[in-house]
Amino acid sequence: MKKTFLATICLLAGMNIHAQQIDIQPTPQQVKAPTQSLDMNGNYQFIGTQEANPYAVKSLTTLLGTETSEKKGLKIIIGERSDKAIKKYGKFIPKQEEGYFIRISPKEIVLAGNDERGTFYAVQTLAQLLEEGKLPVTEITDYPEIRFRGVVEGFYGTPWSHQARLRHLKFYGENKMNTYIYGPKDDPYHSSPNWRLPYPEQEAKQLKELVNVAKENAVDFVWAIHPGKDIKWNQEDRDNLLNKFEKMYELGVRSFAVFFDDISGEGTKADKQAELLNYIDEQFVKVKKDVTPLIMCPTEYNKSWSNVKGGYLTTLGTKLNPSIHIMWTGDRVIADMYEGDVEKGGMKWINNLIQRPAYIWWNFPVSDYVRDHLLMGPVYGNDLHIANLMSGFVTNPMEHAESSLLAIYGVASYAWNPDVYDSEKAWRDAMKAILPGAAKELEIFATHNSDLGANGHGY
Ligand code: 14T
Repeated sequence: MKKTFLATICLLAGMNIHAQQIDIQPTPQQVKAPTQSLDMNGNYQFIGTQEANPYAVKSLTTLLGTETSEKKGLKIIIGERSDKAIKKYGKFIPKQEEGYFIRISPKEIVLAGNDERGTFYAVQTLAQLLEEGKLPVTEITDYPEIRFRGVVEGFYGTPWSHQARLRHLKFYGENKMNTYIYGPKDDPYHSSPNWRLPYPEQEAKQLKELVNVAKENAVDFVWAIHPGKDIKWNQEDRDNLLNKFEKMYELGVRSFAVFFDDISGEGTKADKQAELLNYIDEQFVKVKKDVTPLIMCPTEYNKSWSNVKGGYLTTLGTKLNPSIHIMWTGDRVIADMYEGDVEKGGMKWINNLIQRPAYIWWNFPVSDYVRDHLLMGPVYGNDLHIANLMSGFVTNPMEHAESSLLAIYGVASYAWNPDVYDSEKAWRDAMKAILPGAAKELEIFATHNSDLGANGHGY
């Protein structure tokens, strides 16, 4: 008798007693175990769409279609903490940047971001929860453990195609990565000889499109410059650099980086580099108001190449404005991150020298030093409990954009919630996400393309 009663209620409410498995990538911080699932019958009323992050709303309507009628159907409430529609859920929303709260119940669906990115990420999670027209009845409280997560296109070799980059930006949004750093070594307008010159029309047009698509996917498009091979430490070159940044700003770029890796001579001087970066920070970043903090890659970007007595890193640490991020590849060019200590190495060693948490440039799965190999194996090796010791974690991929997606998926998973990161699971899930129709075949291929072979970096 009781059972029939419950079943009737569930039927009326469009619920299903069979619970769904919740499997979200990256793994959320907190998920209430679902007891039942909700049939999405296609009748919705949206609340809050006027105020909510428009990209999150767009993503939601792409997923569910537009609302069916004004005052009928399941209520879907969307927005940021301060929005009128969301105010009463404030106490459930995590305080962390990019955090969000989701409630799915027969009464309503709440998609509440702590900020605009949070709302976008709530929708990405909803998209993963929706399976065959059903949603689990649950609550999710979620936020990233590492503030900046993403990719640095920073390898030697053929830069990615425009199409590949568009595909990637969408993938980053879906996997809650918020950063794409544009710095392909073989783009002559990123590095010497042409870093001082504006992009030709066609390239400029494509970069502008990338910036827009990045925005739609909640990704910061960071444009990097690599001027150190021939920079002169004078006012003329300062102006050249600022003029180039100004041109990139006109294309829509709001995030910038300056790389001083792999150079020799005059360009390598720490005090000159710091002076230039602070100048850009004060004359450009702080003046613009809508430009995010600068990122710099030092010349001594790994421990084995640093000469502590020479004072390069110490100079950067003391002179660079505190808001400027400093990149770091670890104890070696190709290395994995660990806590370490102030004397011997690891994260604590570098953070002590640069007086801020390092922004990690992880040189995997980049293959420019083992060009006849593909690196499609699982992402592993980085300590799972050092999120608080870094300001960002970006992966340098292979020049093969599509094959790099496997590792990027793993990095997205690691950087969001490292404490529960499961390398093998992320690897297998990545295959299903990337090639749903041929995940098994991809696994065989990837298994046979995961060994670096002998290499100069001993990785
Ligand atoms: F800046 C960096 F953090 C960095 O890693 N720079 C380069 C990078 O562009 C490249 O993809 C990566 C992997 O090969 O390593 C750095 O480039 C090197 C590293 C070397 F050990 C270039 C020459 C080397 F001898």
